[in-house]
Amino acid sequence: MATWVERGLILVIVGCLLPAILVESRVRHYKFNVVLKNQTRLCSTKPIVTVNGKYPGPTIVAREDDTVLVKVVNHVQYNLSIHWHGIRQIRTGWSDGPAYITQCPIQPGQAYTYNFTLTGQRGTLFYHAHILWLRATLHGAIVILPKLGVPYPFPKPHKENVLVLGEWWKSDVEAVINEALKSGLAPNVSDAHTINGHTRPVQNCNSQELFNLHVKPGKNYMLRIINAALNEELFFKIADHHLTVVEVDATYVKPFKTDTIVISPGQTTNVILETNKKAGKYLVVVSPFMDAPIPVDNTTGLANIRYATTGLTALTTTLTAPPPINATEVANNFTDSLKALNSKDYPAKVPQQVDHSLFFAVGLGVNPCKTCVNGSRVVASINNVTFVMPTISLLQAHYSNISGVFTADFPANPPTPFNYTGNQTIANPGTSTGTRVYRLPYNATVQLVLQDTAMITPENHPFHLHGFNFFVVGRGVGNYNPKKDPKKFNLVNPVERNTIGVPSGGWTAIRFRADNPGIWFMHCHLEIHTTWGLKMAFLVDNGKGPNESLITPPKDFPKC
Ligand SMILES: *[C@@H]1O[C@H](CO)[C@@H](O)[C@H](O)[C@H]1NC(C)=O
Ligand SMILES: *[C@@H]1O[C@H](CO)[C@@H](O)[C@H](O)[C@H]1NC(C)=O
Ligand SMILES: *[C@@H]1O[C@H](CO)[C@@H](O)[C@H](O)[C@H]1NC(C)=O
Ligand SMILES: *[C@@H]1O[C@H](CO)[C@@H](O)[C@H](O)[C@H]1NC(C)=O
Ligand SMILES: *[C@@H]1O[C@H](CO)[C@@H](O)[C@H](O)[C@H]1NC(C)=O
Ligand SMILES: *[C@@H]1O[C@H](CO)[C@@H](O)[C@H](O)[C@H]1NC(C)=O
Ligand SMILES: *[C@@H]1O[C@H](CO)[C@@H](O)[C@H](O)[C@H]1NC(C)=O
Ligand SMILES: *[C@@H]1O[C@H](CO)[C@@H](O)[C@H](O)[C@H]1NC(C)=O
Ligand SMILES: *[C@@H]1O[C@H](CO)[C@@H](O)[C@H](O)[C@H]1NC(C)=O
Ligand SMILES: *[C@@H]1O[C@H](CO)[C@@H](O)[C@H](O)[C@H]1NC(C)=O
Ligand SMILES: *[C@@H]1O[C@H](CO)[C@@H](O)[C@H](O)[C@H]1NC(C)=O
Ligand SMILES: *[C@@H]1O[C@H](CO)[C@@H](O)[C@H](O)[C@H]1NC(C)=O
Ligand SMILES: [Cu+2]
Repeated sequence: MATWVERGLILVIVGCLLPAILVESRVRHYKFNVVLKNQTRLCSTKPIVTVNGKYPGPTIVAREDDTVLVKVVNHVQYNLSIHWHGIRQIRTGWSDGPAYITQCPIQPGQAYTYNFTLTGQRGTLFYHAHILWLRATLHGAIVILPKLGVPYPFPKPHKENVLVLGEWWKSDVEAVINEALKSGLAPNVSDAHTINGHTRPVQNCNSQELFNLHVKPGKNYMLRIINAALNEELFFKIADHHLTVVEVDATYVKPFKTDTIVISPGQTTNVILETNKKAGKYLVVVSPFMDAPIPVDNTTGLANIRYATTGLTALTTTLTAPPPINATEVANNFTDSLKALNSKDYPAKVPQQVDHSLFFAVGLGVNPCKTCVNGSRVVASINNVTFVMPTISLLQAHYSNISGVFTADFPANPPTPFNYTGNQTIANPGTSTGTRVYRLPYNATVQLVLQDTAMITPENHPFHLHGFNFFVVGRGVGNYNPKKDPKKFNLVNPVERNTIGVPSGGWTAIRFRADNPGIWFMHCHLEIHTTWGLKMAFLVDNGKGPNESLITPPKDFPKC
């Protein structure tokens, strides 16, 4: 089991005339033994890669300003690394986790202690393996509580619960992706959606029960919902109940009510559930959102919200159906409702000036492959660059000035503009390959327009940026219009997050300030797209002095 131990207790005097305020800033220690564990789902048993034998893994609980130390010990046969998804890692890129980007993997039998401080963030995030497809089963919640004595900007919930959404394959997940890489085709879709590790029930076998969330009537519950699925954006809905959205990706939002939330892989959403209905069971449904001709796991994940009653009276279940798989309007309504809280305590610091204006065309492609089924393989690219993983980490190469690992010439624009979302106007769907990064001076402001392409087919791409939060200043369908569209940008209270879905056949514009030195990965959080090369990295230079510079690497930093 994960444990945390109180270490430091720091007294801070706020102002000279104010009474002394006790601020508890602690070091939280966790030990993650990464082990194989046999688990049974959908009537079959297989060994999976887990933290401490748990699926999902243990929840990390800490407060804003705490330092978290996680000693990861690799007891499995795979190379390993863990990413603390959404944690800013200010100056601590060594602890970010993506293999070959910020670190070499923790090899079998080895250990590494991730060491990071939670600065300026509170809410729900999660951790997951960041190598191969191990994150399918190696993931868990990170709960960042506000500083001691600082309330939520909404009524304190009676209780808080974590709901981790995932995908389950009957087969070994590494076998699934290896088979796809060999054939050059898309991998098999998952066999079930999970809610806190539980799949739907299967008849005629000793399957698990649905996950039951026991609640009391007449209370407010905060649900910390995490999409840890590999390849699917999900709808989430509870029968007969509205949900009040209060936070996404560990940033507060302007509260709004909805009956359905949409959540992409890599995103987190906190909602308030009011248990204001009569005693009973209320079905929770989780189903994919896909408005492009892409095969998905169309099964529905199920759980129950169960209002406690006295005795063992049988409860009737109130059912609900998820939105149709192609319910774009439902998804758009949700996305358009998200606004930053932008209060005095939590202002939206949207960059108003842009130093680097980037336009990234993102999508699929096809490259030759002699050994593949069709003589070709599906790939993915950003500005026609299919990213090639280096063999030592980019961060090490950058820090130690090792040449020949990457080039700092990632294109700011597509090499050949085309009608991105039109019918295929490009005869050659081939891409170029390279390990190229985009270099930014410290504190530069960036506007990045992510434009989906219809090159093979349009598709929604949930983009995740490491090391930063960004503001989502605009989105639209079709091709981005650099003259008209910026006029409609929201530069006042756009939602701030770390992962955003680029709509299928459309675009999204984000802004951020490059105030974190290091190498920061950016990629589609559909694992198959990342595998196919939909990834790149930003290199952010050190600023002035040690407070604006990357720290020195830790002693136990893994070597290649
Ligand atoms: C796990 O299950 C496999 C069969 O799928 C079996 O061979 C193995 O012994 C089991 N391992 C453990 C630790 O139970
Ligand atoms: C964690 O990192 C901080 C610097 O960021 C350092 O002072 C501290 O000693 C580190 N802790 C451990 C256990 O390595
Ligand atoms: C993928 O699905 C195909 C068709 O159902 C099946 O034959 C194959 O064994 C599956 N691959 C894996 C790795 O499970
Ligand atoms: C789900 O997908 C399967 C296989 O792709 C298909 O046969 C089935 O009709 C689909 N079910 C629904 C409800 O769309
Ligand atoms: C969604 O898919 C269904 C079934 O294929 C189709 O009838 C419907 O028109 C689609 N809706 C939208 C909004 O595309
Ligand atoms: C989307 O929101 C609009 C305006 O609030 C509403 O009229 C419409 O019914 C909503 N559509 C869906 C599918 O939720
Ligand atoms: C590749 O092969 C698959 C299966 O044989 C086929 O469905 C698909 O259309 C082919 N794709 C291309 C680009 O040739
Ligand atoms: C792009 O393609 C779409 C769909 O084919 C078409 O409607 C649009 O006019 C094209 N745009 C340009 C600039 O060619
Ligand atoms: C794309 O081309 C097809 C066939 O030529 C046509 O039916 C379809 O309307 C076109 N789509 C758009 C968006 O122009
Ligand atoms: C992408 O690069 C490849 C290889 O250089 C080239 O053949 C192709 O035309 C380029 N495509 C686009 C859209 O720029
Ligand atoms: C970053 O830039 C902003 C706006 O130009 C400026 O106000 C701020 O002082 C700069 N921060 C640092 C650390 O240089
Ligand atoms: C594990 O990582 C090391 C260092 O990068 C590498 O040399 C080795 O080949 C990797 N092992 C596997 C099985 O990929
Ligand atoms: Cu993608």
